[in-house]
Amino acid sequence: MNKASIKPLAVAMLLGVTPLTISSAYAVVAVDPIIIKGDKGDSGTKGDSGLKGDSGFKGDKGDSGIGLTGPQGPAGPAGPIGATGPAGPTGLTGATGSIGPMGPQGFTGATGPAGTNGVDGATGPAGPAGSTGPAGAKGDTGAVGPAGPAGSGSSFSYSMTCGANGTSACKIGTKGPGGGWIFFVDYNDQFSGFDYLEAAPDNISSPSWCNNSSSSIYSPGLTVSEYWAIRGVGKGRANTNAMLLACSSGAANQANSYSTATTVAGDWFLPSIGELMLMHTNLLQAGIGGFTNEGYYSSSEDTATAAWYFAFNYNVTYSNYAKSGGLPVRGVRAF
Ligand SMILES: [Ca+2]
Repeated sequence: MNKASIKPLAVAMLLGVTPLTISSAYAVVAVDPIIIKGDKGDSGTKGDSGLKGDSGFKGDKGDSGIGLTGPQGPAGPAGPIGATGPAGPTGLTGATGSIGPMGPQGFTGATGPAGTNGVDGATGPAGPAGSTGPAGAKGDTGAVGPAGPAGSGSSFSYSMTCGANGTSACKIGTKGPGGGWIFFVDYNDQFSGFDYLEAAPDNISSPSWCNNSSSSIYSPGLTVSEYWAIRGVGKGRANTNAMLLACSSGAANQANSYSTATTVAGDWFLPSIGELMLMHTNLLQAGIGGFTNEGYYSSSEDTATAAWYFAFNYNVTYSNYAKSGGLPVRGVRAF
């Protein structure tokens, strides 16, 4: 209750006026009153207790006290990262990985050894005709003459020498008219220049195949067929003639100068390797011929420095006996 609303009420009470409503009191106040002073009245009864007084002054500041422990504060911010710890122990061996990619190609290896020789090539074309050769060998023995008149005697001598006096035909292994042994008969007449080959009855010694032991007689080089041509049967005479043109001494010269009681120098020649093989087969292996147990020169040249020969002691031919060496020679005669 503020003072403005209290004042009119108190005034009315002091005046002994029956308070009306507050609004009517304000209406009484607003009228200019007429005060009539009466006798003093009796003492009034004790009034009600007064209103509560204003608040007092603020007291002095108290002593400092120690408060109770407050509640736990919130969690602080995260601290800085700590130092790196020590390395851990080695882990277990892992599983085998997959196969890696193929590596680069390796370096080229060293050159391998030389291969074996290839097969001989085909025979080449025939060469041009050669120059005219040396004079040929002495011709065959003439035909047997007619039989003479019958003798008056009672008996006649029978010669075992073939071709002599027409008394018998020559066969392999028989004595020939030159004093040696027949070792080839041209039964099929394959050779126009002769029908028989006869080996000389004994050996001839020769210091070399040819005094020129470093040059090829058949130059510049022989084809395969030409090689066989100078090795075959029937080639000894031509080979010897070629050697005589190139050699002033040697096996061909020795054979060419050989003679017997019934033959002269020039009748005999140095056999080809093919003829020497027949001589070995048909005479030595039959146990005849008087050959020595060693090699014999042939007239078949192999290289500039070597010639073919037949090793009678080993029953085989060889191509590489040095021309400068010394081997026996057995002459041959064709007729
Ligand atoms: Ca013939």
